[in-house]
This record gives sequence, structure tokens and C-alpha cells, in this order.
Amino acid sequence: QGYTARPQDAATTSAPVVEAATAVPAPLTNVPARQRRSLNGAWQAMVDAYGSGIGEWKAAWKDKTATGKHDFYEYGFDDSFTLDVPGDFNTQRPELTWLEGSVWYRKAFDYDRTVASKNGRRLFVHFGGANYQADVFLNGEKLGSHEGGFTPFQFELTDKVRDGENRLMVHVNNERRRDGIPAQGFDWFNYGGLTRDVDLVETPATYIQDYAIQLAPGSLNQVEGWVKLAGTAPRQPVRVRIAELDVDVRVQAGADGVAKLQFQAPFALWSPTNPRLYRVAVSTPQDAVEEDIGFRSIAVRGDEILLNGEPIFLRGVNLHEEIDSRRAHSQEDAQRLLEQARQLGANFIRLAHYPYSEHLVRLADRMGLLLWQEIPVYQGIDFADADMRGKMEAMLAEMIGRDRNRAAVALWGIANETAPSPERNAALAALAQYSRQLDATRLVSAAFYGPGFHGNTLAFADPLIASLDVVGVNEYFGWYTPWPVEPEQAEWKPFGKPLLITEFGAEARLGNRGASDVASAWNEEFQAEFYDKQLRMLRRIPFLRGVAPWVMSDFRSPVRLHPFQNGYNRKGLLSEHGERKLAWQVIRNYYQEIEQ
Ligand code: GCB
Repeated sequence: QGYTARPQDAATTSAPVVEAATAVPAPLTNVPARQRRSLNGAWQAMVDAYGSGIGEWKAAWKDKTATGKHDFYEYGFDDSFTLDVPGDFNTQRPELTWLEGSVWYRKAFDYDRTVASKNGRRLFVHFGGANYQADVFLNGEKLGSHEGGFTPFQFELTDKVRDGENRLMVHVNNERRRDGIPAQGFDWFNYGGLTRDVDLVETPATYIQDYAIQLAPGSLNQVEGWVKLAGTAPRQPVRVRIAELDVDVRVQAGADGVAKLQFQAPFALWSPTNPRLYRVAVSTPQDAVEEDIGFRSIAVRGDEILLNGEPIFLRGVNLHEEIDSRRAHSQEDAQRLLEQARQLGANFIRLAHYPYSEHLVRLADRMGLLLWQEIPVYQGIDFADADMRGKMEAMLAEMIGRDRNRAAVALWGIANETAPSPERNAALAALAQYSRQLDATRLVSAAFYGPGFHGNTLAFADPLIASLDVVGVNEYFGWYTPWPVEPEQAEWKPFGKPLLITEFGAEARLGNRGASDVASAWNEEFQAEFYDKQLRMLRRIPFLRGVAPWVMSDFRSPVRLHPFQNGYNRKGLLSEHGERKLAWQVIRNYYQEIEQ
């Protein structure tokens, strides 16, 4: 079914969650370091707006070609067009702009099965992400399905791959669904397709599936982690080396393939001002991977956030994974997005509202930008749906499984603006717990919409707060809701936990100029004044530990109908082309003031 079963015990531990026997194996971590062959590039494609090829009747996945005189099939790739992978399909051909339906992709590859099987090699196809539902076939046979548009998944081909030419086919459907995550309503463009890298990955019979090599919570020099092997012979010696620090640790994996790890080293700690990474090598007698890992501690003390034991203020900004009005997907795209944040003076980014490409997260590690990464549990999720918990947990596990060794990631966001209800409260409290079980080294947070004024007081209550380390508040005083008092008069009631203002913003169209008190003019002066007023309030909140304006750049959103919006949410500090609005400088100045 594409997602793993929910572990029954919710105890907090950083040990890996052992998969249920029937579940699809978790994807390999650190794919860039594996022996792999990229399947990026041109794929043959076929548009199937009604999704009619997936059933038994038309069965496009059988990928047949007519031979006899009376033989025909109502599908065919051979004379079709191609789409670039990775990339959303909507922006590659004008007739696909508004498609919310199915596209079939096909790619041929050659494989030397004889050599591989002689050497006991296993073969996987790994997808960085496909929005939203993907059904994957090899040579007319189904490998499996995956639900969720922003997290990685893989299928094993070892027993199915042929010697010589193989045809991989993927049916990707991006219909918005009532039972989806996100559900049907969301304020961004529903880019569909194979939006991220696709790789063939070869491993030995028993391979290094995943590992956690991070500082133990509360420690600045002690690593507590694990390495998880998958395969037929999981009892193997495991070695972890960090040459620069003279670390050479040998441990033994048990029958479950898990080797626990513990060592101390005099790390130069990772931080935004010194994003130090160390080359870490993990090996077994059969397998070996390496990558650069940063070591740092992130913790909460009362209402403070501590980075490496020191209080930190998060000078943030929100992003969408969009550039040049398409889905961003490459290293170059990531570079451009993160460079904008750096120029703003940010040390923190909220990756709204879904996991981003691995390129971006790895680059944030190197650039020293702290991240909040979240799953798209956004607004109108149907928490009463019996399958919802399993889906949320699968997405969380896939996100954490990919990025648990990234120092940049400081917070896991489990939800954005969900309405309290008994089902929601129970499901998200369990999800917060599951997040700690998967990864005890990150803070758990969620963003709430609110709060409301009672006289001068801003009081805010939600049962979910109790389950979180950090509280994220999205507020739009001066835009969606009027200021009932002067900003300086606002008194925030403490939560006893750190507060992040995870969103605040107002719309302006680049180049519209005029009076600063007329929202309906969509002008830059109004937006700049909005931020001035906000900062007059925010500067006075004693337990405020960070802010993130909504949003870095104007982004496409079909729910934005005004002619000035023209299909874009215009709350960007930058236009969709990267041009600065007046508000950009207001935030830039604020961040310079904080830094000094
Ligand atoms: C919000 C949402 C965000 C929207 C934003 C807006 O509260 O979290 O996804 O885009 O407001 O502009 O309305």
C-alpha cells in the first residue's frame, strides 16, 4: 500500500521502528552516495485525464503493441510526446496547465542481470517524489503504489528485472482528494507528475538501509545512534568512521539488522555561523556509504530555544518550492531559493507546507540555514477517515527517514492550521509522539491559526499545544483580521513554551504604489506598513523565539482570483521574478537590527 504499518507502542526512543512483515520496505537513506544510475531525462508520456488506463479493461500498464490485423490497443507511447523528469507536468505543455488527473510515464533501460545476480546484487527503483498517487510497473507487471506527493519511495526490481531492455512505467495521478494529505483545498498550485529525481540503485544482498548519526539530546559531544541493515544476512559487523576526529567505531548488528551506536568526539559544532560538516563513513563487509554530517544540539529550556546550549532567535522566512512559476526540483533551483533567504538575513526557513527536495535540505546543511520541515497535514484534513493516521505516519516516517542526519533540520512540523476536534486532537497527539519515536533529536511543532484578542490580551488555547515542544502561530492582524488595539498594546499570554510566529503577511503587487492605509489597492506601501505595525507588536513579546514572514516570493495559487493577484498569492516580499518589494527592506532591516 505504499505506507508502513503504525507501530503500536508509542514509547519515546530513537531506535528505528521495525517494519511490519507485510509493509513496503522503507526507502534507502542517502541515495546520492549509492551505486546508482539516474533515470532523469526525457520520459515518454501519455495523458489520461480520466485515469481510464489503470483498470483491467484498457490496462495501459500492460504496454502492448498491436501485432495482428484485428488487434488494437487504445493507448500507445511510441508516437507520443516526452516529458522531462524531474519536473511537474503542468508547466511542460500548455494543454496540461490545469490538468488534475493522470499522466503515464515510460522509460526504457538496459540491465545486465546475469552479472548482477552472479554478484548477488539487488536492484531498486527510487523516486524522490511523485505528486500525488503513483502506480509503478515493470515490463507490464505491477511493482506497487505510493500515496503522497512529497516524500521518497522505492520498489525492488531484483527478481523482476530482465536481461537487456526493460520498460518502467509510472501512472501518476494528481487529483485533489478528500482523503488526501493535503486534502482538497490548499493555497498553492497542484503541480503533478514525477517532480523529483528517479534513480536505479544497486545494493549488495544485505545493505545499509538507514542510520541515525546525531548528537544525543542534551549532549554536545556524545553521539547516540544506530545503523539498520536490511537483507537476508542482517547479523553483520558495522563500522562508523570520522577520519578527521579519529573516530573508528565497530558494532554488531543483531537479527533485526540494527546496530546501536555510541561514541564521543570533540566536534566543532554546526551552527548557522559555522556550518561545519564532517565526512562520515558507514560500512559493513559488503556495503559502504559516506556523507557529510553536521553535529549540533537543538533543545528547549522553558520558553527558550537553545542551539548548542545557547539561546537563539530564528530570523526566518517561509518558502514554497516554486521558482520561475514551476515546481523547483534541482540543485540550481535550491541554490536560488536559499540565496534569497540568505540575502534577507535569515538564519531559518520554514519549508511550507510539505517536504522539499533532498537537494535543498542538503544545501541548507552546507549554507548554515536552520529548517522547519513539515508534512502537508494542512487545514481541511479528514481526521475521521480510518486510514488517515496510517498515511500521516507514513509521510512523517518517509520525511524523517530521508533527512534525520541533516543538521539543518531543527524542527519537524506535524500540522498547519487544523481545526480541533476529538479525532484531530487524538491523531495529532499520537503523531507528535511518533515523531519523537522516529527521531528524539528534533523539536516537534505545529502551526496554528489564531489567536483572538480579548480586550488587549491575546490568549490562545488548543489541546495540541501540550504535545509540542514549540508553538507556531500564524496571524494576519492588519490583513485578514483588523487590529482591535494599537500593536504596542497587545499582551500575549505565555504558553510556557517557545513561540514562533510562523506566518504573518499581507498582499501587494509589485509596482503598485500609493497610500499605505488602503488594503484594496494591493500596493507596496500598504504591505511595508503592515510589517512595520507587526514588528511594533512582535518586538514586545518576551517569549517570542523567531518569526517567519509569509512569504518569500509571490507564488501560484488558483484560489487567488482578483485581477491584481492573477492566480498568484501576492504576499511575497519578492515578486515571482525575484524583484524586491518595499516590505523586503523592512524585514531585512529588522534582521540586521537583531543580529547587532
Ligand atoms: C495561511 C496558510 C498559507 C496561506 C496563507 C495566506 O494561513 O497557512 O498556506 O497561503 O495563510 O496567504 O492566506
